[in-house]
Amino acid sequence: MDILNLGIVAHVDAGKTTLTERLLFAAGVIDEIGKVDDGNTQTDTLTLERQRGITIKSAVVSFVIDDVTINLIDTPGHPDFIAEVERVLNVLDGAVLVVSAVEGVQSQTRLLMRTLQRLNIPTLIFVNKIDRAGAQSEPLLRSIAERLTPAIIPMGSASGLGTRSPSFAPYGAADADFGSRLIDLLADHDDAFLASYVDDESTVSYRRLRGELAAQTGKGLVHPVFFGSAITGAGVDELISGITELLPAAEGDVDGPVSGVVFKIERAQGGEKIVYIRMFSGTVRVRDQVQLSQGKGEKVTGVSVFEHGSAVQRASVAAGRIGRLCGLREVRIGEAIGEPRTTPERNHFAPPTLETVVVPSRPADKGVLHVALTQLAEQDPLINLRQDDIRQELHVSLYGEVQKEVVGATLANDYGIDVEFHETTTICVERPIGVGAAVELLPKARSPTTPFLATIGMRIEPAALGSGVQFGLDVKVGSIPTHVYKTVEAFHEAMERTVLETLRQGIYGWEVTDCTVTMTDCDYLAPPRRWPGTTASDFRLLTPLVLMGALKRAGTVVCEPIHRYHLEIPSDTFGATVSATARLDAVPQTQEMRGSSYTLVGGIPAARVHELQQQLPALTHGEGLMECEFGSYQPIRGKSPTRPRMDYNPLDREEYLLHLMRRV
Ligand SMILES: Nc1nc2c(ncn2[C@@H]2O[C@H](COP(=O)(O)OP(=O)(O)OP(=O)(O)O)[C@@H](O)[C@H]2O)c(=O)[nH]1
Ligand SMILES: [Mg+2]
Repeated sequence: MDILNLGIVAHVDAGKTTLTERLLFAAGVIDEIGKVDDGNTQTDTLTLERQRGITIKSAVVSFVIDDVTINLIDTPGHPDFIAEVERVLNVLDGAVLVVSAVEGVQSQTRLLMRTLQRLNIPTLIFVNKIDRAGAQSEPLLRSIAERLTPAIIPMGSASGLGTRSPSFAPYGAADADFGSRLIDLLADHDDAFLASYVDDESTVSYRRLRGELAAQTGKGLVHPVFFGSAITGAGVDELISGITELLPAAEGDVDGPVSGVVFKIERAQGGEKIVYIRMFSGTVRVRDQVQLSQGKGEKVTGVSVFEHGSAVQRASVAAGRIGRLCGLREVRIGEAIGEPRTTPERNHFAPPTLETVVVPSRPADKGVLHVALTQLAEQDPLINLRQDDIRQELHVSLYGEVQKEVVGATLANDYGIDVEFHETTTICVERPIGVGAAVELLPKARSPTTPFLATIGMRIEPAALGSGVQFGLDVKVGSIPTHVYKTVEAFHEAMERTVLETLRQGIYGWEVTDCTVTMTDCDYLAPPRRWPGTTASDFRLLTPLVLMGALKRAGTVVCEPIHRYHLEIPSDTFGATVSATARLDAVPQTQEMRGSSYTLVGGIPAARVHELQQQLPALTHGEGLMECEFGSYQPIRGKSPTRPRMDYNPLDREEYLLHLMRRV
């Protein structure tokens, strides 16, 4: 039986969860359709999701259509939970991007489509809510072509828009217009197809066209568009046919070497860790010892796979499937099980740009709060839990205020811990502005002021924006302590790890990025000359001192995250809106008048986005529309803000040495 792992993605409230419910009903998995507003759907199962009527965590359900098992992953649309979508993208065979027929293409729709295209994920577009007043079809198709991708083909026509019984009639072989649109679209992306068509137009049968459409959709080149309503069910059968006909099934050899990836972790009621894995190759059975990417092996004590709605216990999970594994305690989200896939995992969306300190209302809860947040960080690593050594405070990174409220409510409901948050602040980054170098030389013997038996020289220099940190060795192979590190690669890896760790806090306390670090000098003492000779900790502990010395010489600039806003406002509110954005430190870029509305585009510091969102309804009699997404990091003018250090500062040699001595 074929398997298809299908993601449903969209802007918040486009109807993903409602559509999921409708698909499960159509497939006969449920007899009654639950409603998001009644809090009884299959995929919004968390208490908080039901209370708030929004999806917070991705959820998997399964159904069978025409001999294809479809594992459907319903994802959240709210930008504060984009990390959930991020994790799911690595496991999909295809996606349905839902667009509301009334709200049209929205900011998250654009962001998601761009990402799906970059990852070549085969994607169908479903225009939902055609039953609602104000639903559009032709103008919406134009907007999709302009703002998402021109490579679309409507698969039928919608009628009865804005009524309680709208309908969707699929095009077929008899629709000449559809045939010629298909030919034009397909010929654009495939020269062989174009050539055969030019040779003899009549040889291109309708069947061949549909086959070619499936092939090009499967490569992510073209995007069939369906219309319908998750509430009335219009167009849903046609969407289902489209999913099975046009999206490619999962591939993978069930007898091959084990390879899978973890995309979700949750805790069962009893606290047991449940690990969601997508298998690409091989088979994992109960009691198997599986290899994790950090090199450890762990034993699987239970397996369930998704069948007919939910997960059912089975003896194994094989290539192509999504399974839930019990027994793996150390595994982390994003980690490979068995052989890693060749494509490197990387972040598809911008990381969180806000952070806050979480404080328990009862000081005695400090210990349990740490445990609880550690568990939440296990499910959502981007919250990046940090405890600073100095003030013992717990810091988390966040995408926004809604996520903060959800963290607070989860701690209260699931762990019984009441917390308060310090004010949310922006996470800045530091970039070097020049080239800096420093070196520490191997001492004759260890002493309190020269406790490290190593020579390390480091150079740091600026690199292209968005390039992160690159590390390289420029030292003679003979100067590498091979009695400690078996290979040059092992030394490189260990040094790189320490460099990245050190650069988590630069001169002003922010993460240092967009730079190249080169190790320029290296020396050591081998054991026979000075027992026990240089150790790995000499290199690990001296590196921060040298690297920070180099960074100080290079100098850094603190850059803050700037989001790009796109406002559509009634023209009579132009003055008030522009002054409000100026008060929020926004920098306008373009403004354009269209009919009776203005479109304003510009950049706004991430920290002010929430205020603008809150003020907009009052500024624009509730008619203003705002889209906002991360744009770039830009240098802060004026005084550079500092972030309290998490640990002792290697910029201050004495303080650093004292701290190390105390630790020993
Ligand atoms: N009229 C109409 N309303 C719909 C339709 N689909 C969804 N809705 C409503 O739109 C609202 C949002 O629906 P959801 O299914 O929660 O949307 P979602 O995309 O899952 O939302 P998030 O997961 O929070 O991003 C609910 O009130 C639904 O009842 C539709 O086809 N027609
Ligand atoms: Mg939802």
